[in-house]
Amino acid sequence: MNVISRGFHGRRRDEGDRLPPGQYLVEDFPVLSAGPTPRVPLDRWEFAIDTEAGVTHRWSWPEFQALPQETPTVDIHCVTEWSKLDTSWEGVSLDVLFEDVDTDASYALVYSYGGYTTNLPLEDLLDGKAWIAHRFDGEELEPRHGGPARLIVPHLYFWKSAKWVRGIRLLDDDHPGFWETAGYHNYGDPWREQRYEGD
Ligand SMILES: Nc1nc2c(c(=O)[nH]1)N[C@H]1C(S)=C(S)[C@@H](COP(=O)(O)O)O[C@H]1N2
Ligand SMILES: [Mo]
Repeated sequence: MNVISRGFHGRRRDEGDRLPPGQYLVEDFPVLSAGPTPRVPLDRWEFAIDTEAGVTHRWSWPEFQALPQETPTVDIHCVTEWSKLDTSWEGVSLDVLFEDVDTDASYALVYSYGGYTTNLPLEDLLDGKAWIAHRFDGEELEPRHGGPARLIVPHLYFWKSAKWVRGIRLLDDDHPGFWETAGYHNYGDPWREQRYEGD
């Protein structure tokens, strides 16, 4: 019996189970940015949650760093068909950031330094499904990958994971973001291959 070959097939089966339809695996980390990389000095950086009632919760960089940190390892799936398995991040769970936020809103519009926006149901940010990450692979998050900090929502196509994130506006009604108004799917579930409007 060939143990090496058994192990190899086992690993391949496992990876196959983790690859959504129409995706291929990459080892490198492609950069996809719709515009130039904004540079945000840390002493001017802030993250905000704006509620539908007009209340704003803000964190400066030191305040954000002082929050409990998590180190999620997740698979990410870009709509341009690459997937990367076991990416490791460090950041703050949205559950922590929403602890003192009083809201009845159903939708979130995420906005970034540089003007990018993306929308999703608020529930897709909660219950351990999303983080504001500031480290990748044990290093400070590079500006081209969204540093100082980016959203990570790994269960949706990676365009929902806003780089250079600046805040989240809570809304009673859905408000499509940058790619969502440009013909991409409003929700973007990679397992249901929701790439474009109508998929
Ligand atoms: N602010 C901002 N966030 C963004 C984007 C962008 O252009 N601007 N591109 C999105 C897309 S389409 C993808 S696939 C990922 C790419 O992240 P990466 O460049 O770190 O691979 O960021 C997403 N977040
Ligand atoms: Mo993407």
